[in-house]
Amino acid sequence: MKNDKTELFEKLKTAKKILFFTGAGISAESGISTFRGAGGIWNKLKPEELANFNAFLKNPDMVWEWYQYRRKIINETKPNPGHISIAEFQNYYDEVVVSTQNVDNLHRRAGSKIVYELHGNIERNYCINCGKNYNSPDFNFTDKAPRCECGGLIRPDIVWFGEYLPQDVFSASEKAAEECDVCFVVGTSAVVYPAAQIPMLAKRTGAYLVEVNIEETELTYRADLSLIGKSGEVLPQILEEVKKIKTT
Ligand code: BV8
Ligand code: ZN
Repeated sequence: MKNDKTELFEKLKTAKKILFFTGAGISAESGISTFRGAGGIWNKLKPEELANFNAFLKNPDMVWEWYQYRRKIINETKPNPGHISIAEFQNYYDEVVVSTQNVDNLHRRAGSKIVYELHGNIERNYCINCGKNYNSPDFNFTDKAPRCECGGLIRPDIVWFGEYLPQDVFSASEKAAEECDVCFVVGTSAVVYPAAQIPMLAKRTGAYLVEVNIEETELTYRADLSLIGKSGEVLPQILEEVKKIKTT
């Protein structure tokens, strides 16, 4: 039966390494809108208009302003019980890795120590000409695309469509997928590649694959277990069971 947790708790009893592969859905309960779900930002704006390098070159101020808008929302949010439960898993397992498509930094703020950001981080920026980083908290986030002292445009350190993911982060995520005993896929529509390959690799190399989502996705048919529900509610329930398992 696809939603019977018995086998999951059997696996969590003996597991050593856990991988959490997360997407925008895990931050939805923090108030950050998703991309493709109901009310998702892509419904209003087209990704190709905003999340790609040519759009940025064509209209840097418009793209920069969109990221400023998202930064402001993110700065007012905080990790929710879903992020916090994932961080607490670290008290019960040898290795807990988070491989996230999110750029909102909420996993780190929740206390997760091993976080691979496959699509970058909205709080980081760099010059497209000389590569200088502009990550300091006192970097002056103006509403117009700022310029580097070398004259180059400064862009968000985010992986846009058609751009390669950071190789070190992607390879580390692949290694975590190959080594994990249980892989949780949380709050992602699993349509964006190559990131969506990570949970597939975990499954192919023997992990028990658990999906946590408010609806079925492209991945559901491959999961060993599909838990339909909000990650901010489902993950704390699983953590409570883990605490019982680990203390008996
Ligand atoms: C690449 C950064 C190699 C921007 C993002 C044609 C040309 C070029 C490339 C392609 C092409 N066709 C396909 C591709 C590949 C492309 C791709 O996969 N496109 C898809 C859309 C078909 N990928 C790329 O371009 C990647 N690079 O391939 O490089 C290359 C190089 C040169 C030339 C060719 C190839 C780069 C991909 C990264 C793009 N950047 N974002 C920004 O964030 O501003 S992608 C964007 O989607 C976000 O990063 C996001 O992380 C990612 C995935 O979305 P999700 O996280 O899954 O979010 P979504 O809204 O979709 O789903 C939310 C889910 O949560 C839903 O299932 C919902 O039900 C659930 N949910 C909601 N609430 C809750 C919940 N679940 C639980 N609890 C809740 N409370
Ligand atoms: Zn520069």
